Amino acid sequence: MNWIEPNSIDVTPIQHLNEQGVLTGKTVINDEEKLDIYKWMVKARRFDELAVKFQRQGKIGTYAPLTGQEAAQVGSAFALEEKDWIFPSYREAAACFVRGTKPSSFFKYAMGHLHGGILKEEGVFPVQIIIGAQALHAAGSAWADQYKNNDAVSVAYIGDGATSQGDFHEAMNFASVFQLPVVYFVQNNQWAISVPYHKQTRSLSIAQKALAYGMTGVQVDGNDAVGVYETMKEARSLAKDGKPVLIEALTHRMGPHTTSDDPSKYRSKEGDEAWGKKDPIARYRKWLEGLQLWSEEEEQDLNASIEDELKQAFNEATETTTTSLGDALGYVYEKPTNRLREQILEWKGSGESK
Ligand SMILES: Cc1ncc(C[n+]2csc(CCOP(=O)(O)OP(=O)(O)O)c2C)c(N)n1
Repeated sequence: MNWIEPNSIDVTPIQHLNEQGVLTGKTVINDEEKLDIYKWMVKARRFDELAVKFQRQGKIGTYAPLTGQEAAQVGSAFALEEKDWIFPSYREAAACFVRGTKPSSFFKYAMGHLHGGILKEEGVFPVQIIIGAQALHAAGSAWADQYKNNDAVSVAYIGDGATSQGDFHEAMNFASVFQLPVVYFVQNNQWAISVPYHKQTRSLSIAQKALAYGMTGVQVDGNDAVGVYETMKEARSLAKDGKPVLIEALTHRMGPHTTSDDPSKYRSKEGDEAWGKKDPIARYRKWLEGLQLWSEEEEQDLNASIEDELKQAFNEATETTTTSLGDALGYVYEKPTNRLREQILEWKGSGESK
């Protein structure tokens, strides 16, 4: 019998920059881009630290930290073209920044301002909270681009937990049947809140799930910005020609799921320490220093300018006037439906608008 044995597929992660900061694979990234990638990663981490601090001080609402996932997000977003679309979840501030979203927008989002959610103008769709839903949105956007003969690619950022949702499987199937220009970029950070990877799936990898859908799949070391960049570049080019791709980036969220949970309740100290040695920023910095492209002095200047920029961004968010229910209702459709128009009129009549 020609049984297909479970997990008989050998999936080995791609890695270009190892944990010691040594380049073991090839790269097309030039020196200027090497520095840009590093600066985006550092900015994302500083933003993260500040956002957590602000949440603890009651200045912003719940926040989902990304520390540990900078290489996966920056490396992948950096490989895209301006015309491409990204469909992020709540943890993708770094990818959004690379695409042009301002840190002030993310602060506004965490403060509950409607303006924080309107990110579409940079090719970034509004942050998705419903797990896995953005996989379908990306399929729809890719289908539209295919129909219009646009050269753009849509990229859905999803987590390992999202691969347990029906939306993910429906999207993969649809994307493959219609050969859509879409990339599914899964950041396997090992946890869906407190549920570990092995309770999400019996598959040894998420990458191998591509096979069942007739799609191309690949696994990459998600803490290696160079490997992620090269993988996304290739995936983009395949997707553009109607070959959708599933990428699994192996990474680790170093902090809590959000500012309202405590990972020490479900994660071991030893595991966290082992992942700490794979820090995406530390290894990248070592590589740049080895190439004589970076120094301690430049590091300090960078941190000072980021601090200024983020403080200004926070002030801008604080000074933004709050949004009303009417603004929210008016934003649902370009032309409101009759029911929505009734609700807007009702809201105006309630006197709440004054
Ligand atoms: C459809 C749906 N079900 C449940 C939730 C509650 N929820 C919020 S985050 C989360 C875990 C998501 O894990 P993962 O997809 O791995 O992404 P990560 O948070 O690790 O980035 C869950 C179940 C939700 N937001 N949406």
